[in-house]
Amino acid sequence: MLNLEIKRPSATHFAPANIALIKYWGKKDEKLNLPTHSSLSLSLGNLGTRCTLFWDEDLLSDFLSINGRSLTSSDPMLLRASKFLKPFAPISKGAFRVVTENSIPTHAGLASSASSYAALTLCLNDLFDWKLDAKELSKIARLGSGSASRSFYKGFALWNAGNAANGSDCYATPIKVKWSELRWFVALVSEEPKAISSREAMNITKQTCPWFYAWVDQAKHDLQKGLEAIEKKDFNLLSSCVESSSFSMHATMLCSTPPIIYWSPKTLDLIHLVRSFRFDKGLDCCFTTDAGPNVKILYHVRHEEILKELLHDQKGIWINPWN
Ligand code: 2P0
Repeated sequence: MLNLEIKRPSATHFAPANIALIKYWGKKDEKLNLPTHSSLSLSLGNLGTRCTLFWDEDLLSDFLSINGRSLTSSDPMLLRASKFLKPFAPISKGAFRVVTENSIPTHAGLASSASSYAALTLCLNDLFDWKLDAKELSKIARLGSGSASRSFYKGFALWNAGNAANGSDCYATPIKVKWSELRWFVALVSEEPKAISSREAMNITKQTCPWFYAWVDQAKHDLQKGLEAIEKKDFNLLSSCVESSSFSMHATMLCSTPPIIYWSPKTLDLIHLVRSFRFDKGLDCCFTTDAGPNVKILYHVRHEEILKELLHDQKGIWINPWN
């Protein structure tokens, strides 16, 4: 049992966002946020969420502000955060005050919920002085958002789906390999909030896509290949499984009822462009997309200059995952 006695007035922490190289898309347990299969991510360096958490005795209900904007009491993001925080609320009078700043566009398929719940969990650990290790923190953050389990580490993280029904072996660990030549370019196609949340889309996919379990098998295969590519620092192998994972995940959504289409025409243009850079120009780059239209380009630093030239008119953020 975790102690729920407030030990400090407030706590502040940063957690990096992460992008899945091999995607999580489907839950075997919705309440505990247990995924149907393991996934693999690479962090977004110093882009993520800074969160400050207080226990405020004068508050009647939880408060959440994101980038200086206070959410109304019926906002789904506040309701979700409140549900996550409820088991940790001390019996004493008051409520949680959560102030977050995202250095990435909120809810545009850039994993801001991952860094938000990881940062919030780090704050809880401090506020109550739990002294939990990253593995235990990963399990708590997972309850807020599955991908948050991977946001405690710089570099690669492997979120193990585990077997235990209570989720005791379902957490992320860092991968020791530092492939310091890898970089991200996040092409900002749109910063609009998504039309359908990833949680809802994921559930529709699992319930209605006729090939859902073929996707799970494919994801397991891609993960093995992805881990092998990292171990060997084989960019071509990594590219093929990263793109396979993204294509297969979106294929399951396209075949769901109703179909879910996160890509825009601009997304598809960029996918073609990145693949032509790799296949026609021999550049070490590949793409991945998540629950939104933005395109994340993973590349080897040896081709950074030429990629910056080729993409000079594309709005986006150049990121070193290891910063
Ligand atoms: C991922 N995504 O592996 C996948 C790929 C989006 C596409 O995890 O319901 O916000 O909170 O567990 O983690 C986004 O979903 O979903 C996500 P919940 P989450 O990064």
